[in-house]
Amino acid sequence: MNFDKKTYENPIQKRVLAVNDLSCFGKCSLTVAFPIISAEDVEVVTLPTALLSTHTGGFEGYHVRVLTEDMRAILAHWRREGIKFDGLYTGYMCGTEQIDIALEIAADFLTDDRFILVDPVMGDGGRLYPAFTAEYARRMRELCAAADVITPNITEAAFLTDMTVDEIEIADGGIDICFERLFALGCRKAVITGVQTPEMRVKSQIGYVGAEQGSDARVVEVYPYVDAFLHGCGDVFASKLCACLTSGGEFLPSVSVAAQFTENSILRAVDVHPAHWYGLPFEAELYGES
Ligand code: PXL
Repeated sequence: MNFDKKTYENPIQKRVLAVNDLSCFGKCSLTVAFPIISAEDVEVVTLPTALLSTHTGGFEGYHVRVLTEDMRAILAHWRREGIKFDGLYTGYMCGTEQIDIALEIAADFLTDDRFILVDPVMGDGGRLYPAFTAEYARRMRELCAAADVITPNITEAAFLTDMTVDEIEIADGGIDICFERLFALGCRKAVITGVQTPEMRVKSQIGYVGAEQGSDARVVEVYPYVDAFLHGCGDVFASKLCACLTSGGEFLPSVSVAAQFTENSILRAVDVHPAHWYGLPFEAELYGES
């Protein structure tokens, strides 16, 4: 065995670069992506977009440091070292410059066997999060164009397609039009999360709808609506989807697996850890414990 030879190749595992914030307390972003993807025997490398004391949902007075310059310095080092990634998974980014950085990674740092999952984190409940601008939402379309898979929630899907949430959920064929427009951006596969059609509302349900470009096949995963203030559900779903796809899963079945994993974590939050509003207790799900 020759440990002297300095090589960064990993012929055994896939290597994914997770570009997301590091919220020290409150489970979301990197603190969710790292364990969930690692548990699938994938090498995870992190590029933090910001350092926060907590995430921004439900906390006040949090500390935040945006790391755009550090990201550039880290990439410059990796470029000199020739470090490459098989996958790129982007989430919460701070400003349009960080979208440029993600596009640069997509162009320069991926192997031929590349895979890109973009979770276009920017809003919920029909609105952009306070830190995000209309310009950011517009530029996010460019990043989605570079992606193989995107995982917008219904609000983000609306911002990406110039539709309203009602036009997607309520209007006849709205979901199909939304998928067409998402695919017109350039990505090949998409999952819209947090969907509530009128029928689902009546039955108090919420779900995930996934589709691939050029196919009428849909995966629809529907669960009972949980009326609780839970954070990080989208991150748990996108991380598990990234884990499944990176380790060779087919798209539509992987959506089902990721949805069920998230649902199990939500139920655990509600039934076992009712104080867990700040993030999902997904840990016990990692190894299939009941
Ligand atoms: O879960 C999305 C997310 C990620 N990162 C930070 C957030 C949020 C949602 O509020 O605040 C810092």
